[in-house]
Amino acid sequence: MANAAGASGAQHADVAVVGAGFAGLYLLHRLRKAGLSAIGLESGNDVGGTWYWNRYPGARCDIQTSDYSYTWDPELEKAWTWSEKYATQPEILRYLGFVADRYDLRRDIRFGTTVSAATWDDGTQRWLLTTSSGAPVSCRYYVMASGCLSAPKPPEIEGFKDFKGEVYFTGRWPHEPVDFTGKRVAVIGTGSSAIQSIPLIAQQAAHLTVFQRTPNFALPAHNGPSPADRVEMLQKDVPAFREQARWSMAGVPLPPATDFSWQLSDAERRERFEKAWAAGDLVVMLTQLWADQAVDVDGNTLVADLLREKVRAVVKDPETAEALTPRDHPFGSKRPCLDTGYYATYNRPNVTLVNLRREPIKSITASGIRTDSRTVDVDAIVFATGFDAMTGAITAVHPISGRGGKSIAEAWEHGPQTYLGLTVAGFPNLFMITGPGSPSVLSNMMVSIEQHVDWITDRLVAMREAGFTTIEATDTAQDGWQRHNADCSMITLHRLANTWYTGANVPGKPQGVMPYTGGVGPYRGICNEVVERGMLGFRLTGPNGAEQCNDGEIVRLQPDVRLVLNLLASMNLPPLESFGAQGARDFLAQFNATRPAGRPVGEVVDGTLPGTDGPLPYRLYRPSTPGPHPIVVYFHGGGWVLGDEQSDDPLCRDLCRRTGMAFVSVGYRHAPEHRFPTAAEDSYAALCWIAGHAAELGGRPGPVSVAGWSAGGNMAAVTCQMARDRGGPQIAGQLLICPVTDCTFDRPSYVDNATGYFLTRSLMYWFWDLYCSPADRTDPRVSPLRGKLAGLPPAMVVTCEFDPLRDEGVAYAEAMAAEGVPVEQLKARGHFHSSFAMVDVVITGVGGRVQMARALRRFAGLPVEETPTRQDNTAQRPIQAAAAGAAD
Ligand code: NA7
Repeated sequence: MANAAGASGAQHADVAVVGAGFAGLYLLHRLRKAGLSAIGLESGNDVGGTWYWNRYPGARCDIQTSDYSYTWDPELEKAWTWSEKYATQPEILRYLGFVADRYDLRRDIRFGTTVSAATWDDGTQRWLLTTSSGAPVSCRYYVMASGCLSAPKPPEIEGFKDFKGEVYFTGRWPHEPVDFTGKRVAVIGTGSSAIQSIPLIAQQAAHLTVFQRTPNFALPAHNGPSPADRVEMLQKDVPAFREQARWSMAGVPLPPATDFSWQLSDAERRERFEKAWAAGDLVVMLTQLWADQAVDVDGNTLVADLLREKVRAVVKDPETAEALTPRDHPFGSKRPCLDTGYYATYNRPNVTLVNLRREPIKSITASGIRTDSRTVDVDAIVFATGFDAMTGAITAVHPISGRGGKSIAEAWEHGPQTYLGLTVAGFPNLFMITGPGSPSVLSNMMVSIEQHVDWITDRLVAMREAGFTTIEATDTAQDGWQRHNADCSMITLHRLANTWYTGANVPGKPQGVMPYTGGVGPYRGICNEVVERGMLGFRLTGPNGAEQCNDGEIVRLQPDVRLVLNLLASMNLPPLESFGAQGARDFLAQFNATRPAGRPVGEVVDGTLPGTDGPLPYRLYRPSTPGPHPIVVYFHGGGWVLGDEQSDDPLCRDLCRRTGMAFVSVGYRHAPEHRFPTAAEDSYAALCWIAGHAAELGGRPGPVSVAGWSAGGNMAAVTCQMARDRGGPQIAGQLLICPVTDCTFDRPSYVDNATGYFLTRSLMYWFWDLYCSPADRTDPRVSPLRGKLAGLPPAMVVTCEFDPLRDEGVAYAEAMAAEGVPVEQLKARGHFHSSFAMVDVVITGVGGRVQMARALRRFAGLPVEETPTRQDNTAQRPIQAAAAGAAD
């Protein structure tokens, strides 16, 4: 309990909490149990937060209530039973009231009180809050539990004040019932609030006119009792269910789909879709169809098309159906809605849809709404126009002034900057629950709220025990977190839509994906890691000069690379080299069998070509476009020991699709059976044969390009030198992806990345030993960096930050450039040696592969700006362009 007013007249507390919704109530409970005094400040006259204000007809949660509940007290879980699959607003409000009573939380809350300013005092190291009623508050820690969708957007339509009829806002609905019987009503907006309320308003009103700017995707909720299978799953093992939710991607215990859309037939995809449709569950439709639905434009279009069919099937008037059909954003990139009878409502004679894309609103008049082509007279207007989301409740409600008097609105002038979505550099002892930069609105809010409340309370307790009284994020940590967020946002499709997730719904608001898109479970792991690594990225201070600052960035890897490496680490595999050559080959074959299959190309043909010592296998990938196509001779990776002409299949398919060029992947012979220089000579022989037989292969005669990854990059570099010195064939260009170029192991990347990134230094030693005796290692046919570099074909050299081979790749690129060879470098930040080969696992590699495809097309003299497939999901929209490709 907070102390009574002190001498200054201020009420003193350890912690002040703004908001008495789900977040604020749980926080007050935890703080009290931890022995910290707390005061809650709530502008509403009771608990409830979002659920206190949003009382519009039809308001319900759209995450199943079995998941939309507190999980921190097993007794509470037993004491409350929800009556429906998706509870109504009144029932959720009753639940929050029940919780407030059960834990006696109201006594710590000042209701009907808004904070008018919050100022950090460096002298006392406390926050001073001025409030609309009661004494000011002096607190050590200030926590914004103020919600993500709690600052309604002001009506930004001209003439609003002239309207003489009734005006309602869904986000500030009156407490007494509103009766629309016999009235002409307008609803502006078609987001969740509108889609929930429109069917009910239409039942009452004499006439309802809906003003729609952007049609949204909506699925039927199929509300009713909680589905039996879900109840059974929960009841069978409540703690396991909850734990699974905490480590899931969206905060709901559903493992992600693993099949890719191109592995399923049309009938199989439709069957999955219809099952999800019948489930009436947003998370199911968003995550359970196929693995690429949320990360790839093509995979997403397949779902979106099926959803669009459903609109046409219900809405009878074709023009209205078309106007209601979303076409300008991928499914899930804008918050989709759950509805009950929404589309059917447009078949009622008393409902009209006005398509604002065709006839924008000009103004509101005394009697109604005027568009470009008509005036609609109404008795009431319902603004369902949404919120200044994520940041509004922090920047727009009251000034928050941190160190040096700087306001948070100034600090966020170009968009929210946070560390972990929990704290802000320059604002000591300020916390946000589900702030921007945390999973928040892209998750089941209950899971995210509880995680934040627990994390903050545990930190405050730990600080008390260690004698610290202030905590503040460092600039380095915060900048790193911004970069990580931008990296994450390249994985999903959220950046491709104009939504409140990106700030696009509020005129003049800076744009960028605000919620963390890397998933709830990974995010939880990162927050835990911050603690395990000694509060990495935070400066802690206390009385008598106590100070601790363990500065740094918590995630430097690309988010998907981090997941892959964590997964590999959890498997605790023995080093690859300990299997022996054959054992390692078997392991790799097994590993490759579990990876996602490559995407379809026009044609795949296996064949053999004559090598120096007998036939060598090859695999030809032809694009689906009419040929002949320019040819790329491709050399696979595997340290001269592992792999074959099929082992880089997904990468060859991907580059074939992106370039519209034919790829011939060569099966050169391997060590230790065939040591140096067999691989180099085989590769050169294959190159000569392919160049000489281009037409037979369906290729365009003339210069070919070469490409290769890892040891294959070595082959590509080496064959370019051999072709120059041995009279051909003519090579148009070389794409070297993480190539081996030199036999020394003393460059910094060999030291920095010796272990932990799959390709280890010791594995490279082993490869070298099997392939090449020390006496031969300086031969340019294995160490091309030691060869003559002038006169080589144009090159693109790709290197990855966390790769032992990074520096020798860079050295080769620089050395070639110094000799006058045109060289393009891609230094891929946050990537590891296998990033670009793991095509549909390391999604953040897309930008890099787009760049590689452009280089190959340039080598072949093809137009570069033309992107052959829609998979280039980085090229859709300039937003977040700074993060594109995650390259330097
Ligand atoms: P939303 O989802 O932000 O929806 C607001 C709607 O209002 C949306 O259709 C907007 O169109 C429309 N809008 C906003 N401003 C205007 C103006 N000036 N003129 C015409 N139309 C406008 O808010 P909700 O309250 O429905 O839902 C918020 C979240 O609560 C929801 O996502 C769930 O998470 C629960 P736009 O799409 O911007 O073109």
